[in-house]
Amino acid sequence: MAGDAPRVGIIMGSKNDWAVMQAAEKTLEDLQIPSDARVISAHRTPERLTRFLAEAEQGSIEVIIAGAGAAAHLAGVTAAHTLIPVLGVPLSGSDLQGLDALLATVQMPGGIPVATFAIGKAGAKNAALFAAAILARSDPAVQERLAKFREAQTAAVPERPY
Ligand code: RP5
Repeated sequence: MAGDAPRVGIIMGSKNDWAVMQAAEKTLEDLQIPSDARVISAHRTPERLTRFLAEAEQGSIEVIIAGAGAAAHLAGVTAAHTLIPVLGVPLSGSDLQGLDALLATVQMPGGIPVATFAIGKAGAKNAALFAAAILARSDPAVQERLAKFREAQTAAVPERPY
């Protein structure tokens, strides 16, 4: 899939977020959805964010997953700059272990929506699955792969715990 035009942008506030946000990339890769991962901080690299969004608007990106920790403004600021759907993943980047990022990401005032997921890896994975579900509405191949993923997940659950 290398070289394919990315359909999902994965952005994160710090290189230190990658260990967790990789779960989003891996999930998309399993569903054969090309993505592009970038380190972009709303606070430290604001111009990089506007540049990325200008490119995304012109290019092939259909959904953006934004992961950030601490005073997590990345998803909200991203959503403010684009009409591309933004999926926010709060990360554990401070002593508050993600609760700060969860509240900052989920408590968007009315008018600029950010779909907010669980803190950490589960959130990154679910954001990727949600991105796939959005793409699947107009892409039967993705729909089929997503359905197969669900089937395999169900089949992997044992009837009994022993
Ligand atoms: C946020 O601050 C980043 O998303 C990261 O989770 C947190 C801490 O960043 P570093 O100081 O580890 O680069 O902007």
